[in-house]
Amino acid sequence: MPNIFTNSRFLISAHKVQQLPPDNGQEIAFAGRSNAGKSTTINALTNHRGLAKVSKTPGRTQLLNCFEFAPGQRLVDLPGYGYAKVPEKMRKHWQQEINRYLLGRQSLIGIVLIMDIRHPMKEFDQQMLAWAHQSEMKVHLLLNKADKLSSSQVRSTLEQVKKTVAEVTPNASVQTFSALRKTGAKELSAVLQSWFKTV
Ligand SMILES: Nc1nc2c(ncn2[C@@H]2O[C@H](COP(=O)(O)OP(=O)(O)OP(=O)(O)O)[C@@H](O)[C@H]2O)c(=O)[nH]1
Ligand SMILES: [Mg+2]
Repeated sequence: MPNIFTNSRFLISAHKVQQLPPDNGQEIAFAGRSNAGKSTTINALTNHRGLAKVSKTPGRTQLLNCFEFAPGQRLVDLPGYGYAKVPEKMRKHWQQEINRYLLGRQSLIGIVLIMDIRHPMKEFDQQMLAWAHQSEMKVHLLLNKADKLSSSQVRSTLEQVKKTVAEVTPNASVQTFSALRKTGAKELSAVLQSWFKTV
């Protein structure tokens, strides 16, 4: 299957939801705790090293970064959730904007929820899953940084997370991933392409 995301181009860094492109077409958002690897995942998916800004310092993405890979079809890199060292005022602003985005964005068709495989299913992740279930939003979980664990640890974490997810959000899909090595990139790409098709 050709990768439709390789033609992505940067559209805008929005400080507020209102600054995003007009709310039509289709959009998939990349959400997750700070430092989970959202920006690196977008770069891996689009095959574009410097498209989304990556940093060793958590809290790097402080804007809603929007990319377009086909007319009216977009990817949105959300700011990381829950990074303690970001000043309180800024954290509040971002939580508010993320909530506003998730609740109000009509073009949003699905969420890629990214977790560090070494620290899966933290409170934010559980809240996001519960919300996705409630609002019937498509959600695909990435257990990222799989390169940091042995293959048996990767397998057992996957099984564990799948079990928990089946109880909370039966429609969610889960895969292991390494944005660094691009392991699992084809699977991710196929899931997202099927979403864009079905809407
Ligand atoms: N080993 C390993 N490191 C990764 C992987 N994905 C991301 N990283 C590293 O994790 C750090 C954070 O990556 P980002 O992509 O900036 O994470 P983010 O979720 O966008 O972070 P915020 O924008 O701060 O919310 C960087 O140092 C990345 O190089 C992975 O699959 N394996
Ligand atoms: Mg980021």
